[in-house]
Amino acid sequence: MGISFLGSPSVAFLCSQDQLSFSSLLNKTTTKVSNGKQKLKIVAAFALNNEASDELFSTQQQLKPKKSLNFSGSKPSTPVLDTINYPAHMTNLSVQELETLADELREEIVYSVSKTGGHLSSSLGVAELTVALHHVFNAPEDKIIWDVGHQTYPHKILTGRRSRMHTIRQTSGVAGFPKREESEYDAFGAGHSSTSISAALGMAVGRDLLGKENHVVAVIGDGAMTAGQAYEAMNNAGYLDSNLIIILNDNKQVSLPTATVDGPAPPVGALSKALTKLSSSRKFSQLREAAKSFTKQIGEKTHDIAAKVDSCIRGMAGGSGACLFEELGLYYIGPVDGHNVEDLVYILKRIKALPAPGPVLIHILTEKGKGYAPAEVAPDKMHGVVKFDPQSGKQLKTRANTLSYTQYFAESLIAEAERDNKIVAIHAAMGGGTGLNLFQKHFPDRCFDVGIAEQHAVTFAAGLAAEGLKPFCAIYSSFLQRGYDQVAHDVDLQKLPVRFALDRAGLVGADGPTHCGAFDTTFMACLPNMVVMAPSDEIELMNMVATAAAINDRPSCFRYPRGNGTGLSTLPPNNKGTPLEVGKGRILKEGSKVAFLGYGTIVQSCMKAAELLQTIGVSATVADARFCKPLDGELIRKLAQEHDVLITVEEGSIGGFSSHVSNFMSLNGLLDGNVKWRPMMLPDRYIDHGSQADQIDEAGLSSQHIAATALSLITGSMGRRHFTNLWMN
Ligand SMILES: Cc1ncc(C[n+]2csc(CCOP(=O)(O)OP(=O)(O)O)c2C)c(N)n1
Repeated sequence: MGISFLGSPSVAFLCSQDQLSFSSLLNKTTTKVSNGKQKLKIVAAFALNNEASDELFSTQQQLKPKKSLNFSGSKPSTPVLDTINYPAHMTNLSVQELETLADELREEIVYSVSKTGGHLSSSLGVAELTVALHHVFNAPEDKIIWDVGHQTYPHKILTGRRSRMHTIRQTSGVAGFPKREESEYDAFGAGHSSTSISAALGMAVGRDLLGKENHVVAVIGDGAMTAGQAYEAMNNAGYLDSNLIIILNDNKQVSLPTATVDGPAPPVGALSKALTKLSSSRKFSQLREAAKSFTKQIGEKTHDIAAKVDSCIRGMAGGSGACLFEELGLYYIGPVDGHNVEDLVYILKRIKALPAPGPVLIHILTEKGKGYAPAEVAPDKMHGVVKFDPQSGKQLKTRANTLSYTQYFAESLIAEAERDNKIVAIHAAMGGGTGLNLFQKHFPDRCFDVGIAEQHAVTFAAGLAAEGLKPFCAIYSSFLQRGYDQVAHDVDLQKLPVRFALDRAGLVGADGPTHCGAFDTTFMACLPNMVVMAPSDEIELMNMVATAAAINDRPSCFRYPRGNGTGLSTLPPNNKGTPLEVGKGRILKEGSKVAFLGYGTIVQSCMKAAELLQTIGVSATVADARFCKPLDGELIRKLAQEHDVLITVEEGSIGGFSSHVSNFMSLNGLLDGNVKWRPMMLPDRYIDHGSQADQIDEAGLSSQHIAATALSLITGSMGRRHFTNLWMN
């Protein structure tokens, strides 16, 4: 057999000079090759003489009838999948059965995700790869580490979780990402991208130190490959030279347009161009494969000669992607058709059999959404889906009366940018998720998608600010964790006016703890120069965009949640917000006994808590802090002095807004009097995936919890639980 590169089906390549088949070249990797020079000649000849194989490819492709898959919405028949509970059951399957298994996985995933929602396209794209990996390797002893982890639905189905896939991303259900606690087959937890090679290298080196023999495989997408950490890891892998397999899953979608804003985004960045160049040069890849078979095995001296010939060929073929990986010390194989089970199995088995391959990178080409027409034609829309009709792919979206906070942010930033041409926007591969695709449409030259590179996004924004531009860096709260040193060292320390728009702040629901925006207030408000704000509704968000635009002598940030606006007030004309007085909060409702001081959209729950208290005759003030830094000391003083009870409420971790209030109160003697002060925030633990409402309940931050906390402080004697139950029944 032969290997199909660049999307071509299997065929034996014949090298005219010595009738050496390509697969036999790969086989040669285990045998000792004595005459490197002579073999390289054969390699060159091989590359020049395989034109005829093009025809063979297409003939073979036509011969193979393609089974049409069942996406009717009725439960698909899955005879092969039904025999598999764990990867061990796949060991003896034939290639044909493995191919059928991949198809059945597709049918099963479409059927199941159409009822639950979830990550669809990426999982469909790796059906063959997942089948091949679990057939060849022996998980969980062999470690398979999935980058980001949104593509692991086939893996979950094949590793004992099939019967619970209908619970995916729901409260107490299967997680949407790999999770070590959930299964021993999930070798490493993920959610944030570009960690797989580092983790895999750690496991490979750990294995070596412990004298174990297992294999370690990292699967990383071309999007995840745009982050710096992936290169740090590859650089180190090349140096440490441990046996490690990296599979680069190249589906040409680097950034993430989601369903929020329409329109696919072209891949960004030079790497993506290099990979495209590489994968469009079939001869080059064949040549590379053949060349490697020799260069790895021959002695030092000939290796040098081989390397020279190799880089000369590389220059001719323009395969800069391969060059890059090999410069980092990896053994590059590919591009390989990632939907061809036979070839994947063949290559993986060969590499598995090599005694000491060192770090190997297999570059596979796949199609996101493969096999399911609605996803194939609109992979941007079907990356993450809500429930949908399997036949048409139409998602069953409920029409909301208001827009998402993301969209209000984007609209108001556009309004600011229309008036100020120094405003520019930056995001890290999240044009859809951050709403900046909308901004991009208005100002194509002023919007920058930097790839999944939050660290770079922050320092790039700092550079723009140093030049006098007004950068808005829109990054999800949890993803900014990755760019924190850049926020502190490059932005805050130099007092550069970068504006951070922190989307998905607080609990995010189905994505779970990896995406929960718990920590941003804590890590932003401890920075000396940062202005830290949180809007209580969409109008306030627009005002804070205007405030941030106006703050031009230091950095600022504002956080807003996943979900839709309140619709309670009228939007400002043309969506143009009004700058707020920095460091000033406001009172929304005057009361006497209890004061709630809310930070962010949880102010809405404080308002509801005040209404609940009203029903039993307890009068409550509700204040909207607006700023965590600088704090409104005057407002805090007033609330503490004029009420029996003061409760600060936020949807963030310990160390955030409440901690700043407590610090202020103790330093100013406000805790020395009679007021009873309590902080309400996220508990000091991670909250699992589920509905946002369930998560709020688990965190004890619903309006009932807030009202009950006030009552228990007033009455002194009874527990908060008692009052919470009172209102919940
Ligand atoms: C640090 C970080 N930033 C942003 C994201 C959001 N995100 C999830 S998947 C994705 C695209 C990943 O592309 P790729 O690795 O090629 O996988 P594909 O979706 O194409 O299968 C992005 C930007 C993330 N998960 N982690």
